[in-house]
Amino acid sequence: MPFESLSERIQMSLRRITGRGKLNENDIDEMMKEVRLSLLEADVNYKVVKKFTADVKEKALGEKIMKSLTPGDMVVKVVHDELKALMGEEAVGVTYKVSGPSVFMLVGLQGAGKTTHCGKLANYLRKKDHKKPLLIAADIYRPAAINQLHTVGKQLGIEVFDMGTNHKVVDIVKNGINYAKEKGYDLVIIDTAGRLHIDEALMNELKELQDKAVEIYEDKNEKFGETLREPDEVLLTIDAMMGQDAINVITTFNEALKISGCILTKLDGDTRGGAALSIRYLTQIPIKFMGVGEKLDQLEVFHPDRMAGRILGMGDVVSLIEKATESVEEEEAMKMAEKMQKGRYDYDDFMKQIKWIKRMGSLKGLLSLIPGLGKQLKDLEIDDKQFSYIEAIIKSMTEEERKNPELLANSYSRRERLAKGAGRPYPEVNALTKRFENMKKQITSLAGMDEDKLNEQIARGQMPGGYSPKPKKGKGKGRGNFRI
Ligand SMILES: Nc1nc2c(ncn2[C@@H]2O[C@H](COP(=O)(O)OP(=O)(O)OP(=O)(O)O)[C@@H](O)[C@H]2O)c(=O)[nH]1
Ligand SMILES: [Mg+2]
Repeated sequence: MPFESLSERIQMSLRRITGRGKLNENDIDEMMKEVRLSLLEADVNYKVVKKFTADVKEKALGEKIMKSLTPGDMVVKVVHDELKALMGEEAVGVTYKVSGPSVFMLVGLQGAGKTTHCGKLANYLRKKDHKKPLLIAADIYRPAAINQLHTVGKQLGIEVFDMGTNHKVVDIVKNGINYAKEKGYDLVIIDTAGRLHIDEALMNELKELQDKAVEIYEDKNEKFGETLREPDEVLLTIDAMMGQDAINVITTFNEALKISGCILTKLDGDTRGGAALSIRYLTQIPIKFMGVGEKLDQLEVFHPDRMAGRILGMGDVVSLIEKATESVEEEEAMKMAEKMQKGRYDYDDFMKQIKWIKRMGSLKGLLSLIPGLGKQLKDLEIDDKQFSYIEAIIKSMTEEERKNPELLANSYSRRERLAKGAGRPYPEVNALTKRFENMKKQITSLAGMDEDKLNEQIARGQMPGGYSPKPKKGKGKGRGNFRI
């Protein structure tokens, strides 16, 4: 999980002040000493750490905070805001040309994730900005690279333009852009070659590409003319696991190419966060996107505020909601809610919900976005495989059984048949049908209850359906559950 180790340590340092009603300079110093160590351990550049700790301390010691009723929580907010500021305050989007195909070029060291992210980005912008993207295979040094891009394109249903390996890269790109114009594509994403180390030959080639890859437009004779123009976005893919070494790579690429932004890749494997926290402040280059997995939909916009929230264990509710609405059609969700309220929840609905959850990504990944849950999840084994077992069982039901769950609840022989059909043990099928009946009861009683009654029950610690959550001790002092 991104930032896991940093997050854990920083939260531990903040716990000593969270919820406290009185703080003095010494408390702040002690806490900041630990925060400083956690950042250094996370491989955040020391200059960044220095600036960060100085800024937090100055703000935290401000009169308004020290004299407030909840100085502890206010200091946590200061830490949050400064983390956000380090990472650039606001998310930075991409720029498109007003007319004609926009040209994006992905550059970076070998294996940083260029090819994968050409696909991820095209897919994301097609969905988000309704773009019609074309991918151009401009890595001519590895024949396998072209095939790799084709595989990515095929998976996403996005066309890939290539001219094999025997043409100059600039010519491939020119022809590709022409092709895009002819076919009405409005976004071109160029996959370029990587090198193990930054070398001059690579830089020169990319520079030439940047100078010439280029806006090509129709002239009066309906033929294509060309003018020199820089690509609209030159995005550097950078492996998050490089930590602060990423800074040198970014600086060198930027000197040669003028990068418009970074895509921080493999953040899913980076528990420390050194690169994410150092890049913006030291290079002034915004991190525009982040890669959070090998799958082609595992790309997210880099939101500094949400990142800061994740680091401090405040979860990332906004991302969670976005994810949910992205993958579930709103209308579908409304229909489902209505059905549930009427107590007509059946196995078909259940199956649909499982599909939604699966579309949103892994359940564990999803739950980690919920505030305060991040840490607890570490030891919790959630087996996404369970879903396939449930699916197998539901698939073995007859249509009549899916629509009338009570048929199963009331018949041993039907459940036994299901177990055989799905290849799952009988107790598992039995438990599933029991749980389903309980769930249905809960949903129905929830739906039938007016809001006041519901609130009253919740306030008394009695959830409908016999479920009673443990009452919270104290107020707002829950671990890692900061209030802002
Ligand atoms: N876990 C994880 N793996 C990733 C991510 N992005 C890319 N990868 C993997 O990293 C490896 C290299 O990715 P590529 O897209 O081939 O990298 P590249 O920069 O095009 O590599 P070259 O063309 O050889 O320079 C592949 O195995 C990808 O699946 C990510 O965000 N998370
Ligand atoms: Mg590649």
